Amino acid sequence: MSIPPSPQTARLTGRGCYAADAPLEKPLYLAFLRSPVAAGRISTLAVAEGLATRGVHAVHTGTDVDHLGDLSVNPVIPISTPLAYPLLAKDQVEAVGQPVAAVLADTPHAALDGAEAILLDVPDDALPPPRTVAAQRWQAGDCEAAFDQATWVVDVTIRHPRLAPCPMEPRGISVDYDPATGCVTIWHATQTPHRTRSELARMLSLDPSRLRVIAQDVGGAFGMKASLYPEEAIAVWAAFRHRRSIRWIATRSDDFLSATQGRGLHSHGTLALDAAGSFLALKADITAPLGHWMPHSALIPAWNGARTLPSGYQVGAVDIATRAQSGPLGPTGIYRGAGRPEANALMERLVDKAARACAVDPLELRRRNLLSADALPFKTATGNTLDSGDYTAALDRLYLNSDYANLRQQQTARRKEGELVGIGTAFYLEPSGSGWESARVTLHPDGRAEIASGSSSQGQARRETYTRIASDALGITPDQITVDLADTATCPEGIGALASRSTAIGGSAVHVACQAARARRNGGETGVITVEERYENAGQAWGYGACLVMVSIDADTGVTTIEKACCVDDAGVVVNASASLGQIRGGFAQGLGEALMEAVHYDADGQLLTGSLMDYAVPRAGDIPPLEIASLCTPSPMNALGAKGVGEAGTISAPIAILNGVLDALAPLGITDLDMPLTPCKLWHAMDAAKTRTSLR
Ligand code: SMO
Repeated sequence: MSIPPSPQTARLTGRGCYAADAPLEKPLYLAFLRSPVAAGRISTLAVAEGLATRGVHAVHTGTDVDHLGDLSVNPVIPISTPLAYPLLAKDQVEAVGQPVAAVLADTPHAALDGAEAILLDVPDDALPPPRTVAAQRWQAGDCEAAFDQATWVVDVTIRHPRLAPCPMEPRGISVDYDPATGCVTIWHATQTPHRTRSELARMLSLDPSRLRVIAQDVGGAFGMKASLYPEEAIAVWAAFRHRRSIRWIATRSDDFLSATQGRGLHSHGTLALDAAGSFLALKADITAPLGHWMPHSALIPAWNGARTLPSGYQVGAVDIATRAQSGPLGPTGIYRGAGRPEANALMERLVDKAARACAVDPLELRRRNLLSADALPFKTATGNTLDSGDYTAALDRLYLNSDYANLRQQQTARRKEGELVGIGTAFYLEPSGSGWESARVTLHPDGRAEIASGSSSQGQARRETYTRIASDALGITPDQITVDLADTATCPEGIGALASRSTAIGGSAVHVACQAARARRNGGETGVITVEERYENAGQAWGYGACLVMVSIDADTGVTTIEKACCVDDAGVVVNASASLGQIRGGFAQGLGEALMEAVHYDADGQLLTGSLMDYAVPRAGDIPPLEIASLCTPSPMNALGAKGVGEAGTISAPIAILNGVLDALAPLGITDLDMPLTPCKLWHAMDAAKTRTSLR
């Protein structure tokens, strides 16, 4: 069975094919009984009443699935004590929301009723202390000597709350079991269909040829759908166990409880400057939270949160330590930016504080310390190669486009009138992924071309972008080109869409394959020409840019208004300008949510307090200010297209620009530090406390 790709209009009008829409013949629906407490030993687990519930076909517990292998973890920083976990809790529960029993029924509601009828008793224990699972440290130069010589030393603590990625489509998987062949077709809401297949084949000890994975239309992911979940592995196991088709579609509350969350890092940094305002040394100490189990990308934030320091700045000496710690809460993983926003928040807050300390304009202090264009490529102390760009040109363009000098004059005038007005700026880097991606082009004698790639799409207009790349490389019109993505049966083995890699690496694979096919045709070859390319980049492409916001704060209500927002972004060679602008705008919107409103809250017992969109605030269209976007173009020498990433730019730059702006607005009140999100309540209390301090003086 094969369904043609949905055009964007179909997705917009409700006619897309998401995981819940996949055609299944009389499936069993899966629901989970989840742990009501964060820690404890299971004293009673009695499934009889669940099994007796009308419509329920089977109930499974931990003993049924404990023979399955573990999900894999990407060890980007060295792992000292791996987290072992079962797919279904057995004996012990380790977080609220952890699946304890799986119920299969004829309807989704019968499955939920069955789960509710199961008797589960877990006398709750004290929560275990955090445990360090992985750690790494980078040192270069003589930090101690630098701090001894420093004219100014500033320090910053950033406490990021955990965030819930909230894609429009929750997690979901539909498994079509074919009794005639014993094979399954899996419709999975995922960023990485080939990883889904290889993980499942390994866990279930099956030949991969028995598993076909399709990620047809995926309604957003933002890192949350980068890796396979226990619930999804159980769905596929159950299809083989019962020789039936299975559907599991998460509710929004299921996702708040048990999908991966992002951010949550706590970091402390200290920056030393000499009398001229040059950065002498940076010390940083980062702790990234893990939940009770680790998805494939669990360690990426701890790694990116440290190794992207000290951003694009020339710093004489560094001492950067990072660690990832488990806790009895929901799992964490990558979320749009995946450690980059956290590192950038620390660095850009340090720079702003340093500018205030040495009474230099914050843009000017950045300009003095950024690496110059001719210093690139540059190998950083944390092992990165910053490939290309003109970092100070981004600041200069931002200065011009925002009419910066005029904005500062307006600020001064309005402050005299008693208004709370701030200007926040931030520089940022956005490394895109490294490694390989695949593409296959089939060129027909009548001029049509079929492209297939191992990459995937969750709403980024990937098919349109790959069509343009193929059209340019083959010299044919877009209507002669079809693009097939994210189907393990029809596409070459690939990685998928994550880490802003799909144009830089996947797009380069398409480009190189098409060039080779065209060369063969130009060489006189007739008949169908097929070229398959496994393209590996030479290294990460580093997008960069700068962001400015002007904010005002209502002294009576604590409400922040973003009056102006500008950004400059260098994404290298841009293939699809409207898609690139859409990424910048979308990233800015998610960054605004992070800065002003979003936070996952647990109580001291590990109970989730933000389990729905009634409790967890995400920005709406009306919250997003107009964004003035300017682009630079420095091609990356690291890939065939010269493209860089752009998908995470807004989430890396906007939150810290907004935090810097709000703290600039509140500086006259003596407020120097605040944690995101900058809710009206938090700002009102901070202003109230500042007034009390002033009146007590
Ligand atoms: S956070 Mo992205 O999907 O690598």
